[in-house]
Amino acid sequence: MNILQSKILQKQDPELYKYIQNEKKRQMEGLELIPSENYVSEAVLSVMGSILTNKYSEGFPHKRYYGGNTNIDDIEQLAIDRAKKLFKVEHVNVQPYSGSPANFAVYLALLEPGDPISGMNLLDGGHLTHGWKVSATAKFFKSYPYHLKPDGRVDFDELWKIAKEYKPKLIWCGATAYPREIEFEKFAEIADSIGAYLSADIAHVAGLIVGGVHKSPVDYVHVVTTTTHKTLRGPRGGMIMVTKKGIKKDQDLPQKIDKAIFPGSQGGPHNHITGGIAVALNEAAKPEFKKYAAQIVKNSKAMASEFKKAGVKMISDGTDNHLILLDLSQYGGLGAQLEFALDIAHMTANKNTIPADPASPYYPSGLRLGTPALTSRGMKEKEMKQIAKWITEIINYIKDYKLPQEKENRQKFIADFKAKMKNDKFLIGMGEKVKKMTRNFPVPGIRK
Ligand code: DSN
Repeated sequence: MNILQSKILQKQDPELYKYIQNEKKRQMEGLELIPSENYVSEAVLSVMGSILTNKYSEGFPHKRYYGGNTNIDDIEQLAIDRAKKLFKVEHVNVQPYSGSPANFAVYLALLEPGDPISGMNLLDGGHLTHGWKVSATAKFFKSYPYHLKPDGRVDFDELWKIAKEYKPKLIWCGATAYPREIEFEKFAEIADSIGAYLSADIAHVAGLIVGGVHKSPVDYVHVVTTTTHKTLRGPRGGMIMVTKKGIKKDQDLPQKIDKAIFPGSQGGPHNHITGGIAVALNEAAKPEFKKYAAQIVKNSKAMASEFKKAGVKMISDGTDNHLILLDLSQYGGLGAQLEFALDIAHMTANKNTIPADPASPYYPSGLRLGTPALTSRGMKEKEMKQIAKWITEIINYIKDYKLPQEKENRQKFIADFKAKMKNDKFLIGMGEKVKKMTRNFPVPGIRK
């Protein structure tokens, strides 16, 4: 919100203004450790809050169902051209409202209802839309999920077996809580052996890929999907890309993808977001972004090494990317309690399942941490080590609050835990230390 807008809003709608101010304070005073979150630049913010939101533009550049789209055509084409250049792909659709609609459109473009598919199991770090049982992607398609091995790496032997036995027509690679680099070439070998489509969901690591820190999937897969708001640091949106390999397999793939977005599953594009995506892609093409991407990984490795030193377990025993998945199973499902305790100490993270979680998705045994947002604030290894120390102290402080074995007692247990921790002096004191640290690191896009 720029200064002028904020004054107008304060006068017109003080109630909403107050809530935004509260959120601004939270973002400034807290440590944002959720790996899928980030801070957009003021330039991106300004386009998202612009008049571009006023226009209907169903269709695609120069093929619209509404008049008055000359300028929107220019904006959407700019976003497309920048994405094609940055990711080195043949075709891009910048209209998906976010990652899940992007992934649904891929199903719609490539498959018939009931076709077999395979993606990483949700509890192992996969995404809901990669075929998890409660998602439409498993209700309308036959899902054969693959898992991780005990060492926290993808079980390619299992995926080979699934490929031979069930012949999935679409295989997903990419994840939402996987701390290691995705081995696109191994997935390609399997998908190619059965003539399956291979789609890489790079939502989490898109920024690391364009920043040159992780290898790109484009030589290995047919389709790439991503959100634009995670490591890529753009507005909340999505993109679908078709690679040269994808067009070689099916020359109509670009049209099939576009049709699956509109009219297949979405209506008018969100033009203010398309504009913001164009700005973010321009930012991501700059040399500073390469440094940013490299620092994200340096930061998460620094954090992981501190956890290792302290004996805090991590899935796969470390990280190659922007995230760390703490394995708290030895404490009997501590994820929800730790998430809440961290909140009191002004650190935001999210409880997460771990592979073969002995607890449950709602009260899981893991905690997911990430460094993209903190790195955007300019924090480096020194701060990451301090943060890991603080988190370790909190784990030790609450570790005896074990989740009850009996499911019916869990809700009350968590409610009692929260009531107690809300006013806990140790956690509140830790929060003051956190606040002090954050004062030296302004949040991009927020002016005091
Ligand atoms: N649930 C998002 C994440 O936080 O990773 C992905 O959709």
